[in-house]
Amino acid sequence: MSSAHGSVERAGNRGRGPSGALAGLIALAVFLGIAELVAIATGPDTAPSIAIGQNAIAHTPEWLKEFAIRHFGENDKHVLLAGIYSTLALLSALAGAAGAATRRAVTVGAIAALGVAASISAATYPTGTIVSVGPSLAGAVVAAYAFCVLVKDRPNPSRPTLDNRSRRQVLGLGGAVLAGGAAAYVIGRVGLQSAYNAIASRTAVAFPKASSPLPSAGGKTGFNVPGLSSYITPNTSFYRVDTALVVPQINTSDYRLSIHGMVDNPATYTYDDILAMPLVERAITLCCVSNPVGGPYIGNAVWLGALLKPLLARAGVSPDADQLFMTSSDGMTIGADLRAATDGRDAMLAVGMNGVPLPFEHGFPVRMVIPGEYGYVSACKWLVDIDVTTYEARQAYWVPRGYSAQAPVKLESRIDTPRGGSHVEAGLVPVAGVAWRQHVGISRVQVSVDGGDWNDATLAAVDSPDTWRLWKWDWQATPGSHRLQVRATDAQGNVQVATPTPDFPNGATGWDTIEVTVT
Ligand SMILES: Nc1nc2c(c(=O)[nH]1)N[C@H]1C(S)=C(S)[C@@H](COP(=O)(O)O)O[C@H]1N2
Ligand SMILES: [Mo]
Repeated sequence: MSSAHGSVERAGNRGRGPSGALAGLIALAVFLGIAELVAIATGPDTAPSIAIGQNAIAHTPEWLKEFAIRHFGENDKHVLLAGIYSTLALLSALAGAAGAATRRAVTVGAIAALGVAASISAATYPTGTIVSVGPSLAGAVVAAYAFCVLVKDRPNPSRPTLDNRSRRQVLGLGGAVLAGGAAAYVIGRVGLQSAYNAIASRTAVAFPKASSPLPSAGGKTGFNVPGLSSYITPNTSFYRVDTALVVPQINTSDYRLSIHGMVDNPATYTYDDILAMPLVERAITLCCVSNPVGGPYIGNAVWLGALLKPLLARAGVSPDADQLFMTSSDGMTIGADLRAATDGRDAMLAVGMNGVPLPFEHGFPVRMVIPGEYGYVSACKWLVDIDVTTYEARQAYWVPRGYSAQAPVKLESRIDTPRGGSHVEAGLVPVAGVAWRQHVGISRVQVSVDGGDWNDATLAAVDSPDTWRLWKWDWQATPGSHRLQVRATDAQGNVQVATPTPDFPNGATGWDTIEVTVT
């Protein structure tokens, strides 16, 4: 250990492996750190971890998403990034060990391959340009240099090493290089966060008074039952589903919305243009097509926005068009049914959510909301472009991945309380939850115990048929294990489909069913 002779080589094959692996890991840290630093100049989604992650999201086969990370909720994104970092770490250690055991050109080649792969990912991302290759290429060059500083080639593996650095020297050098890489990473992260945020812009937003305020529900919209959803979902607990690893940050002053395609009068609107339009305030329930029966990917918010119909009327839409093909600032595409968007429902360019400007995760500064349509065919966040077109001409992101091009929300209901698998005391137990078929409305909710008769639940009031409806039924619970089921009837008299079908390709059906133990 304290020998003055070179350690990486001197220890023979056994010693070179782990040291080479360590040098490989340090080179990875340098790669990521330098790249992050350069990304301050080129933008957050040019950083290699993000570029690789976005590429992975775009190319993950559907069955894999089905299994693990279907729609990339917030936690799924962390899981994805953790997976990418650990894969990179493993490959770097292997490449480092291989290079130290043979020739370091092997490792340099691997670093170059990583740099090229990350560069291609960054440049081919929808928002990518040629400068997007900068971070990964710079990172790769410095990482390769760092590896060569740490690991010396041996002219002849069977001879004693020519390198006379001590293990302590090598470790000290490695530590210094590692610290440099880590510092670059931290400075890069902080720099990216301060250079690319629209926090001040969002804080400065002042909404005019809505010309059409929220209609009154004319009654109580909820029940005082612990565990039951609130009628309005707070922004902080509103579900989030999108493919963005970096939440777009758009200043309102830079914001432009372009409406074009099969229209007589293409137009571009600024954020102030939209705020100057008559604004309506409406409670609308948003639901993800990936929400399984009984699932959490649904919420109800009060949206403030400009109605879409007058805007499209001003644009003069061709009678041959049938799709609104929307694009977000990060290149996501969402195709909405033009007929649904213009049949008189409150389809809107939303700017406010529950009394505040849209949170960044929910689409600041402008998103689409169309009552009655699943999010992936309506609710484009960070909306910057609307191409009035046909389904035949253009396919939005999820369509070639097997999801239906058109997807109205299906009639569904959920038991919020009691929780499945829980224990409750015998006697009066409130069973309560939510039911929805946006833009049609709910007329009846029924609960069945152990496959017996359907009991009518009490329904809360709603602002409009565009929201979910809270319900409650008082159950005289007797000791034992019981199965509770719920089904809803919509305002057209349709009863919720009993047959369980998966969420793919256009929304799940079936009755939410739970087991509870009464003691
Ligand atoms: N730009 C963009 N908009 C998007 C998505 C996306 O991935 N990118 N996902 C859609 C999907 S699948 C749903 S369910 C809703 C979710 O909106 P929320 O995250 O505000 O709840 O946003 C929609 N709008
Ligand atoms: Mo969704």
